[in-house]
Amino acid sequence: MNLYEQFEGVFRAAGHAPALMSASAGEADVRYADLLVAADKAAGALAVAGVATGDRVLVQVDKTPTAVVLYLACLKAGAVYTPINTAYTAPEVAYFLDDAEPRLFVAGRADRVPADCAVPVETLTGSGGGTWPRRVAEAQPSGEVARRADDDLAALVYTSGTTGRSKGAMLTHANLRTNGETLCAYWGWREDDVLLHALPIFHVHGLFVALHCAFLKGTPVLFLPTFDADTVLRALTRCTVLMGVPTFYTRLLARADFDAEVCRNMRLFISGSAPLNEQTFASFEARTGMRILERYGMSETLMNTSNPLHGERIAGTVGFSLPGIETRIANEEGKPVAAGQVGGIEVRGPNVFKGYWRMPDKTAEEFRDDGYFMTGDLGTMDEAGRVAIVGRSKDLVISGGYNVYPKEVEALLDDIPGVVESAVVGVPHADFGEGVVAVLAVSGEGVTLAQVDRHLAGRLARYKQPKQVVCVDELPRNAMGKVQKATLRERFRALLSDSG
Ligand code: MCA
Ligand code: AMP
Repeated sequence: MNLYEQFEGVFRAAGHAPALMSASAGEADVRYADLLVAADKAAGALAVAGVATGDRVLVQVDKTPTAVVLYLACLKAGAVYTPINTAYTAPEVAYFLDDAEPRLFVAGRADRVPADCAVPVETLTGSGGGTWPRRVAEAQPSGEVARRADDDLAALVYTSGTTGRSKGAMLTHANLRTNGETLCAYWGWREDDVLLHALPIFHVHGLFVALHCAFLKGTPVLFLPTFDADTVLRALTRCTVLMGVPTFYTRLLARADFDAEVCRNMRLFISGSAPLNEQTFASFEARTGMRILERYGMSETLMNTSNPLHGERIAGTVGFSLPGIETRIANEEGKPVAAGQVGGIEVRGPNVFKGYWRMPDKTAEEFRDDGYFMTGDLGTMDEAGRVAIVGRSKDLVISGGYNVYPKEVEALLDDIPGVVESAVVGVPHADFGEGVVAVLAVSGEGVTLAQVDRHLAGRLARYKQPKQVVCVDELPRNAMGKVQKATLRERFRALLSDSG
């Protein structure tokens, strides 16, 4: 079944209830009935653009109601919604165009469209308000919802995955529907919930986890373009649920005016995408009297585990397997280890993706014969089934909830004159949890952060760029010749601890 059919039923019933509300006074709410009409028109425009079922639509746009409508229209048309980070530069976008082979690229900014782009492009902003809104205004409503089976693709979400270049995680209609329904039930979504939405909508967290909870219940979303602590503080009293990355919570706690009083209507603060520091959890409880609920997921699996709504929420843990999902901690052979022992976190269930886009071998490598997916995260599970994440076997930095794949950065750093080789590591960062540091083995005088900035400008999204550069004579290696990143992380762990 097409997930859109489910939304359609809910949206019809919600009718004139607000769907997307703005924090700015004077801006009209987008109602559920409006979303239906707008998605119908946009699906008509997709058809005019030649988008057929199964075609990918690559989308790099700012967070607006129009972007949400585009997502809904893709579902309705049976297209595969393929969102990418708005921070990506034109050369990065070129990779996704090449890999996803979309039928259409909807771009937010003209400067992000590669010069040699062969895919038809529509814009959401720019002269005259962009080409896409005009196409939609001229289109006939599509009327029909494309027939899609549970197993058909609804979205392609690019992720650094466990290793290698960015890979498209193929998410099906059933993946999205079952996980959304599970989260709604597990987190006790209520008819009177109002979601405070400050996450980007090009990742699983903001697009699926957050929006789907509201969309499956027809409840309002206070829709903020970005996370701004001032705006969030003012909006909190109108809301009941916030979903965020840990940086949201550290930034709120940094504000003296964040207290129990502004949280008086809130029933649930949820954190995910990166480890929530135990200190943040404790400070939050001391300040507000509420415990943040931490959960764990990834692009390939949507949400896997969650601390309970009613039971104990414990700092440093990500709770229990969600209903219908199996989680195990396994050794390298895939055999479960004893309770409390560290192993690889593996998951199985209707939430697990269909595989990596056009990478059958890579997909096969990441699955066990019995269907478990190897997440690349390391963890423990206690006797009761409570999971704690203790590290990652994958070489990945998670900064403010964004993934940075060191190899991608290192490949560009190695081209800087004077750099013999480079190692990119994540070290503690007061604001982003982890921040990117480049350790450069150099010949000659050394390389400065300003030189690195200049070299990477326009080539690599800004958030992936090193916040600090250290020059060394040589990189530490183990007996096998492998660079010892743990040693570097330890040696430079204080480098960004004052950043904020
Ligand atoms: C912005 N900057 C960053 C980051 N964000 N640097 C490192 N890490 C970041 N995450 C840099 C910019 O490049 C810029 O640098 C400066 O900070 C200010 O940029 P601005 O855009 O103003 O930043 P911000 O608005 O303060 O954004 C910080 C943020 C944002 C709110 C934490 O990064 C964010 O919304 N993160 C959420 C990511 C997320 O949704 N992740 C879910 C994916 P300069 O000034 O030097 O130019 S993971 C997922 O979906 C899985 C399934 C899961 O489990 O949830
Ligand atoms: P992504 O590939 O962008 O979907 O990121 C998924 C990764 O984020 C996971 O594999 C984990 O490493 C990390 N992650 C998500 N939630 C948590 C959490 N609550 N605690 C620690 N790491 C998390």
